[in-house]
Amino acid sequence: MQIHRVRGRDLKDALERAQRQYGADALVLSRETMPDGGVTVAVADPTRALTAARLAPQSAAASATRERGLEDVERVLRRSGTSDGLVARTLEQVASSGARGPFALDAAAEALGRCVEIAPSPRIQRRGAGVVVQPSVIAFVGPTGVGKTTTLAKLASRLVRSGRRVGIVSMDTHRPGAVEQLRALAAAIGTDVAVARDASELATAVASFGSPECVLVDTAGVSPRDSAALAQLADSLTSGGGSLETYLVLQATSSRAAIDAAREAFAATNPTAWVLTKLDETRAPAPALESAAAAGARLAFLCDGQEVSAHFHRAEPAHVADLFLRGRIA
Ligand SMILES: Nc1nc2c(ncn2[C@@H]2O[C@H](COP(=O)(O)OP(=O)(O)O)[C@@H](O)[C@H]2O)c(=O)[nH]1
Ligand SMILES: [Mg+2]
Repeated sequence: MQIHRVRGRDLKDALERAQRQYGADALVLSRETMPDGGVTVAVADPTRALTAARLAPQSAAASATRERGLEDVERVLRRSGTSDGLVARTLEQVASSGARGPFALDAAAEALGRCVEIAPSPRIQRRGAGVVVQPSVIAFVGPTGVGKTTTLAKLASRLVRSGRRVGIVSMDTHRPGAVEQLRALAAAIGTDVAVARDASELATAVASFGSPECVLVDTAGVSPRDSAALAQLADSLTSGGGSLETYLVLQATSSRAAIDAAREAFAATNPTAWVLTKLDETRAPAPALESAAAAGARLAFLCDGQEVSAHFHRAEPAHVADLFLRGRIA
């Protein structure tokens, strides 16, 4: 189904224009008040429209009543900060699925869950007796204070609980208290911490653990505007003594512009997946998810609280859909 956007001075004018251009049967998908007071309506191609509210020939005001299910979908998407473009695309998908009433939200969940790619589980090989495998090395990078260290501890805790041998390396060596913070978290989890300042020390630190299956690397937060520090960070992660993956940690409370800027800045570190944190602190996580989708990034984990033993989820389509439609993981 094709979607057309028609602008008018007000709702009545926009609906009348839409009716003149696309016929009295045009399906009204959404309406939006513009900053200048004008109104834009999105209407679907009437030749392929399904059952739903239609533009009434004589009463433009009456035609503003849309199918209840589509209205609900639009309302919840707007609440979670979803962009106009994605709202329109989702309404189009729901309308063409034929889902109505309460089933419209299910159809929207189905479509939205697929709009962000999900990363596969970290590549952690089990170390069998006599089998020598390189440990998986995962470095967490991102701006300052986004939750890198906390997320690392959450993943380490999960892995240790599932019987994996995990080592932790701190490369956040300048900030006072950073190594101590990690040591305290690691002690609670039951893992060791080694310290490294550059790529060669990282390789030595990874080797120092003996035979870990996975090594998690904590890095210093870097401002997306500090290109020298970003280059240095990328450089320090070039050799991890194994297959090194980089997870970009971003907080869902940031604006779309801030997330886009961080995504561009940290591209130098070649992130293989994203982690979104602080989902508990916002009811509008859509901009972060849309930034991931626009970048073709893969989501690995979702964090919605401070507790290391909880508030940590592997990303999955149902969670992504929840975040768009409820603003939180259900
Ligand atoms: N509400 C909330 N707070 C978080 C989350 N993840 C981390 N934090 C908090 O954010 C602050 C900074 O976390 P930290 O891991 O030190 O960030 P880092 O500087 O990126 O390593 C701490 O107070 C954490 O408890 C989360 O998912 N939700
Ligand atoms: Mg930290």
